[in-house]
Amino acid sequence: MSDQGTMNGAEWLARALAGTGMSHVFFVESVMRRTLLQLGDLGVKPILAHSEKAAAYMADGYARVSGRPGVCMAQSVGAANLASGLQDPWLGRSPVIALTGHKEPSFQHRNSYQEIAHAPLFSAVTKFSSPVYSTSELPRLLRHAWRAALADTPRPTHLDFNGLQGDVIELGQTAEPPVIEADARRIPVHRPVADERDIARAAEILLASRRLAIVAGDGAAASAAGPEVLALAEALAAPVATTLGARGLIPTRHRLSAGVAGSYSAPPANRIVCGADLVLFVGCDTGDQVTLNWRVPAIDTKIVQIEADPLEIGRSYPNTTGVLGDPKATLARLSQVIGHPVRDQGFAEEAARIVADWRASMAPLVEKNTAPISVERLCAEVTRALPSDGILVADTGYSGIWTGTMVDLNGAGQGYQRAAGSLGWSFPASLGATCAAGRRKVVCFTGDGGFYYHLAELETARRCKIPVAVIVNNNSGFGQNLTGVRRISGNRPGRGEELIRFGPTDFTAVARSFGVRGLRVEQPQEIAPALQQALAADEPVLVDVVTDLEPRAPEAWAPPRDASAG
Ligand SMILES: Cc1ncc(C[n+]2csc(CCOP(=O)(O)OP(=O)(O)O)c2C)c(N)n1
Repeated sequence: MSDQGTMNGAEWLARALAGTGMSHVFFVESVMRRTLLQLGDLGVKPILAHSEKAAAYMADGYARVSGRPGVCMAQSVGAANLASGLQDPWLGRSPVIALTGHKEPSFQHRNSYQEIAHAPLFSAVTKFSSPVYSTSELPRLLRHAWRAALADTPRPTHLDFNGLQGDVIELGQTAEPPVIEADARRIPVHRPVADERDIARAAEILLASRRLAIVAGDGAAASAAGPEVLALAEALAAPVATTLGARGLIPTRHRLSAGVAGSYSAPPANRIVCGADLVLFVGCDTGDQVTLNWRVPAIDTKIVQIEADPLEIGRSYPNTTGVLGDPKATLARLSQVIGHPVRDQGFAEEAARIVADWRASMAPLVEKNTAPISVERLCAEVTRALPSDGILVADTGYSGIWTGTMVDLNGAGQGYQRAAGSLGWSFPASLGATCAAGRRKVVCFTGDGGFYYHLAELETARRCKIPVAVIVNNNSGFGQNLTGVRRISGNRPGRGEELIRFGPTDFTAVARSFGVRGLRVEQPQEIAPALQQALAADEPVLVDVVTDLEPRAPEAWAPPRDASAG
């Protein structure tokens, strides 16, 4: 700081970020070195990643667990890689803030080395993206990027600084206090309660329903509305399905828990939601994944939708009564209005039977005691091993389906984060999640196909002492894709498998070469002790579980075509 009480932009940025209470930022050299060094001095640890995409995923994992912005940084030529890493936080509604450098305006449009236009790269994956041409603009633009990232619906934002490494902030001075926000709040930053008339109308419709199902989504999870969802479900005898992202919002073993609905689901939830005469969506985007392409429930179903983002109300279901407000706060008020009515328990009992029958049908695989290890057994061991406040971070594809259907969560303390679609997301995201998790333990669940993407971050985990437990479901291929390849190959044995099979890899040997402890598991009895060791360690541990490519994950139940207008 100068005698006049001013400071240059690099220092301002470090002080402002540190002032928010963040503990880590994620980057690839060469960018904003002075800011990064100063952040370190101020107690914010810069985590050097091996690719910009991994840095973005780390910031995403950090943001999802902390409920606060995660910051990632890259120099000009890394901007495209960083932007590609914002797709998952965009889809997963996570407040990641990306900071990049770009070459001076005088270098644009004239074949400059390493330079392409950044704005188009970031336009599809950010709510707000702006160049920063001077230090004097920095405080205003950073505050806006911060506010926009956190505002409903939370999503990434981006600032693109003048100079290859963001050098502009080295130059000018600013006298503004290095403060970004008045008070540090988690998502949701505001908790507006819906209008009383809308609540009364919703209560009336809900009370008139005899077969009510609730579908709670990522917005309900972000709002920490689990207890309120459960209270309303109990008052109305309504089974509760969730999106994959909201897995574990209520205890998954609760008698009203129907499981995950949509395309990444086991059969019960879709059957139950399709059997309802009214569906209450809570903080749910009603996208193709949770609705099985708008067939669960059928498109003409009567809907009540509680949402913090007005643009989501009635987006896909025309027969919707909207209630605009924060899910947790609005549900609390709705429950007061509804009170404790006498309700027919028939639909809830029917739903519980559907779930119990399905669980019973899975028991042989859950209990399978011989090699090759069944993934159902692996998931049951994860359920047993995950601490009561542990966080499970799952990759996309089968890793999402396996964990979303076969791992049970206590709905009180445990956390669940999943890739919003990008294969390979979970391992770097789990590192960021661990940085935000404090003493809570983070377990990453990934297939080998997903894990290959960011193997190099094993080195980051060791160097930065990030004590994550990584489970690799190692079936030597893209297991989820086997069915599709077989289908187009006319089910001829072996035909097309070169599209999806890998050679066998011992990931414990890979881990060891990075200095990370690896435990190989080939027999079901070895899973529990390995998970126990991994979870007890205060260093990263990789558990390489050898499974087979053939077994299929649970498949979604779909309503008959003629029963759906979608
Ligand atoms: C970036 C990206 N590329 C491709 C896909 C398509 N995809 C989804 S799941 C999957 C296979 C995943 O294999 P693995 O991680 O080994 O898990 P497994 O299915 O074997 O359990 C693929 C290729 C994707 N979701 N994201």
